[in-house]
Formats: sequence, structure tokens, C-alpha cells
Amino acid sequence: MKFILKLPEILVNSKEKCLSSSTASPRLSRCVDEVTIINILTNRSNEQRQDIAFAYQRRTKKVCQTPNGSPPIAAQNAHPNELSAVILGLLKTPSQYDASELKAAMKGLGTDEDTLIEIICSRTNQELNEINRVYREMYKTELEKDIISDTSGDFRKLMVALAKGKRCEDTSVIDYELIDQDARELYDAGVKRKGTDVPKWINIMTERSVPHLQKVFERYKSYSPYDMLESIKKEVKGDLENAFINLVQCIQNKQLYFADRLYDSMKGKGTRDKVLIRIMVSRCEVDMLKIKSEFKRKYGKSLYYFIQQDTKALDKIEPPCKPCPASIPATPLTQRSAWLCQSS
Ligand SMILES: [Ca+2]
Repeated sequence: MKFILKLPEILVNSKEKCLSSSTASPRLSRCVDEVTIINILTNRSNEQRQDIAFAYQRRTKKVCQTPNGSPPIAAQNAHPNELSAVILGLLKTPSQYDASELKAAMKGLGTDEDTLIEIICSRTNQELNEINRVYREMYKTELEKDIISDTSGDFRKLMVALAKGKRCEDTSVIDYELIDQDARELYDAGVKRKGTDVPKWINIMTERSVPHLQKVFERYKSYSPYDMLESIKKEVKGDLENAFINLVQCIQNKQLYFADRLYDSMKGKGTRDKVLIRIMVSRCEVDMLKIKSEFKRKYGKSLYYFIQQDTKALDKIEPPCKPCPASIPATPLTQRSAWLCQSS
């Protein structure tokens, strides 16, 4: 880094030192910051990133992140497009990030059901309780209220039940009788009868513990000619179908679920950046190592390889960071995503 010593001091090592570069010309500091910011943010824990954001704010009197979680204009301007989303995401606590993703999924006309489903189906009780608290704090309204006004029917019932975060967590006893009973009731309420008793499905799938349900879905096969996922596809449609499928996949193997979502976000032409970014940011400190190994096991190549291949196209269309007087190379998005992938 010696060659950029003329550039603003970039201090990274303690709480008080942060990624400030306030004295440089905006053009110059932008080029440097991009590399530095990513290096810093992807090599610190979320807690450390909160300290950095706080210290940055104190030094520069700038707000890294506005109180209501919306992207600050300064940060948006400095880091266009995808990079901006990654940086802003990394500067939030996990629950702030989830709350803001949920808010964005529901605000305005229409709803981004996929985002709603992914977050609500995959978070633990503890995470959901924290999301509810932070959501209230940030948006002065209840998450449940927003879900109710943005969804309808059985899909709404399922989302509201899950968002309460009331799933049983006592996994000390394996209750074989209850496993058998739940498996039979899931079958009776769906494949066995005409129509579907959706409330029964919702009760069992939102209240029982995850290890219990894993055994229920195994047991289910001894009653039904179709497994649970096939049964869902036969019984329900639309958002409700999608939500139940995501939920069952999360219960069966959450890391495989995220590996599949990542794969889907990259397969074919184009990248569904929002999904890619959200999963990388929100899981990077939770279970990214396991997600990576599930990914490799199922798809043969590493997640790192896929992201590099897939974000190549973006590098071509991304506006280059120039003119840069110090001729410091702008970092391609490929490399940035790869950093994020490696940093976990
Ligand atoms: Ca049926």
C-alpha cells in the first residue's frame, strides 16, 4: 500500500481508526476506497463492522447508515449498483439487514414474495424475535401488520404464524408417538382427502421443532405415496405452494436450501443479484462454510467458481472508476464477490 501514501490516511486496525478518507479529492478517494472498504468489511465480523461504522460516523460526521435503514445518499453515490448493496448490507446488523430487506419487499405496490418467504421461512425464533423488535424500532410499525396488509389468504396465515417465531425449541426428547401422529395428520389433511386442510399443515409445520419435523417428514413417506415436497406441489398452488416448499427445504437442510437458492440465482443467463447479494451478506457469518460445502457436493464446482463465472458479465457493463489520477486499478466485481465468498 506504500504507493498510495499520498492518498488519505486509511486506518483500519482499531475502533477509533476507520475507513475514513475525508481529505482526498472525491474522485481519488473513491477509487481507493472501493478496494479498501471491501478489504476491511469482508475481513471483520459484523460486530467489528458496527464499530467501524460508528467510528466512521464520528470522524466524518457522516451517517454510514440512516436510522430508518434506507441507503444514505452519500454511500449510494460513492458506490454504484451491486457494490453499494453489499457494502450497505455489511454495515447493518443481521436483524437490521433482514428488517430492511423485508420492508423493501413489501413497500409500495405489489410484494416481492420470494424475499419475504426466504427470510421468514429460514430464520430461527431468536432471529425472528430480534427482527420484529428492530422492525418496530426502524419503521414504527409491526412487521406482522405489514405482512397482513401485503398478503392474503392461507399464504398470509402461514407467513404470520412463522413471523411470530413461536416454533418449539425443546429438542431434548424424541417423541415417536407424536412424530407418527403428525405424519399421519399431515397425510390426512392433504393427500388423503379432497381439498387440503391448510390450517392443520400450518399448525404442525410452524409449531413443531425442526429435528421433530425432520423425523415427521421421513415418517410421512410410510403413509403417503408422495414425499412431503411432492405432496405440497399436488395440494396447493402459487405463493402458498412456494412458501411451504421453501419451509420444508429449510427444515430438512437449511444450508442445502441456501446453496440451491444461490445456484438458482446464477444459473442461466444473467444473475439475480438481489438474491445472490442477500444470501452472501446474511449468511456470511452464520453458516457460509456449510453452505459452500453443500454447494460443492451438489453442483460439483465451488461456489467461488460459480460466482466468478457469473459476475464476469457484470464487470463488463459496470461503469469503470475513472479517470483515476493515481492509476489505481478499479477492482472488478468478480474479485469483490470472490472476496466476500472467501471471507467467511
Ligand atoms: Ca387433497
